[in-house]
Amino acid sequence: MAVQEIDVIVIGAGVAGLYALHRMREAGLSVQCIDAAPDIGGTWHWNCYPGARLDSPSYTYQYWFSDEVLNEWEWSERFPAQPEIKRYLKFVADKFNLHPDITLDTRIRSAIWNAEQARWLLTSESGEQWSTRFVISCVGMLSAPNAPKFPDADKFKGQVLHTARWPQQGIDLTGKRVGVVGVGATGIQVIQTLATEVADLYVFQRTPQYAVKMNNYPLDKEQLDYWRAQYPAMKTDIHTTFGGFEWKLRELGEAAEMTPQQRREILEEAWTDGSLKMWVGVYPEMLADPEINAEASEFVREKIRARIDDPALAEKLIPRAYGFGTYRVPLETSYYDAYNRENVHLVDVKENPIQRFTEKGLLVGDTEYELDVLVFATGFDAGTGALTRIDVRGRDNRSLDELWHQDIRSTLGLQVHGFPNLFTVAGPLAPSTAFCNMTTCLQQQVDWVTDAILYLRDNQLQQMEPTREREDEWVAHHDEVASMTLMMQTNSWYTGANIEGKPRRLLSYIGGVGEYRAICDEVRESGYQGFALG
Ligand code: NA7
Repeated sequence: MAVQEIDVIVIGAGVAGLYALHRMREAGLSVQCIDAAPDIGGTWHWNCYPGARLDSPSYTYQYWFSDEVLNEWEWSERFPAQPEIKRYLKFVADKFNLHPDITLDTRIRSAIWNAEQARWLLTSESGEQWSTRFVISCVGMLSAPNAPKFPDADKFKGQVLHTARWPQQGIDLTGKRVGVVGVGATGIQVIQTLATEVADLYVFQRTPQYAVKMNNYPLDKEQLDYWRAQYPAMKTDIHTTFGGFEWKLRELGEAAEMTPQQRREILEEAWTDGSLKMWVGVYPEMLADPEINAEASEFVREKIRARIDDPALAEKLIPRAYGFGTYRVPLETSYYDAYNRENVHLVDVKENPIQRFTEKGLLVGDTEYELDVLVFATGFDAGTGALTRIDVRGRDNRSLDELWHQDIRSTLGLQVHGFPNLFTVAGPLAPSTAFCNMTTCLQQQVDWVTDAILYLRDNQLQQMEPTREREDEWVAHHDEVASMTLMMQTNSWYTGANIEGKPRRLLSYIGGVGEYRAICDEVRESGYQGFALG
């Protein structure tokens, strides 16, 4: 097969990839967007499990670049379900006629930098090849599924599913005995949905969560008009907040000056909002000061306790080993109510881990749980996993996989020293890895990458790469900010703790979306100081 020559390859046709494709085309560059899936949508394609739902408010989770799209698209709910978000992405792709430049069903196997030509050679699993000046990786920070390898999997006669690889045509679980391993944001959505559908539901829980009650409702015309009227200001304001949502954090120091009663009122108000405001829209000390965090944790524990009929069961569902907000906060509607049902059984696998599969189900301690279907809601190799599954070789044949297995580094989460012209949208050490309303951060990053590529083109430059010194500085700053918070004390995908052997570092920059954007803008304004251009 002939090698195809092109200016830009975008890997991934999700929220970021579609926007990157649009921006590159608008700039007059030749571009192909390549995705392994048979359809566009990225996360919103793959995660079609029962109950999959957005937990950013829809009116903040959107593209801001087109007034036409903002005016025409009508969100049906505050927190819409997965099919609606996929429809939204298709609506945008159709509107801007993106499809002709998207290649689906094509998994990139390797990306090799050719220093003489200053170009990347990309090869797909089926041997197709592209020679490109720039690679914009939009592979997603939560797209490489992680499933535990319990022994004797081949003996199990039932069906095993991962939430991120759910059959697109769906699967009827009515009357079945279903097990779910994992109670993260995904497990919670699956469990609350399946509880009323299946005969018996066994929840294998290792670490309980502080889930916040979601306040979801249909958006009527009046509400949509209200939000539309906010859009012009929101477009810019949203980029200045801590989490990329419409909520603003209070000033650092304020919470310490308040009485516990005043803080409680703030928490109650956020709780009533029924959103992630509880997490990224109250006061910063909640994520940094152990005492203030303990107070907020107790507040949420009380709320959980009140939902569960059996007090002993409630205690098992209430987290104690870590503080509220230091693990991704899930939203729920009927998750805790599910445990008041007779067909839902909580199995604590912390003390007594899952040992192995059997022919009929799972063995936990001495007890065998008979199952027709086992669902892994066990998360992802986040931040790095989707890129390291591609053989990426930069200057001097250095491997990104090897680098990130030793030390997870990047510059602004956007480029990696040693890998010229590779842009890592939603890569590690940026807010977009976790602490951000994703659409906000992905658009900001794609805009930055677009500006960088156009700067090179307009100045007849071929390549760009952060210096080792600039990268060291960014990593040190990232770690310093992380160390001021409580996040590193909790084991979760945020710190890489869910993947054996993964170097420990907070995957996401936690200095705030507004702060991050200002730093990125400064780099651009300085003519990319700290980056070697040539
Ligand atoms: P998460 O948040 O990584 O949750 C994975 C869950 O799976 C969590 O409860 C894990 O327990 C559990 N898990 C993983 N391996 C095991 C084994 N071996 N035994 C028992 N339990 C296990 O993934 P999600 O898909 O829910 O959410 C990922 C993100 O997607 C979410 O944060 C949102 O941003 C969207 P653990 O806590 O490790 O004890």
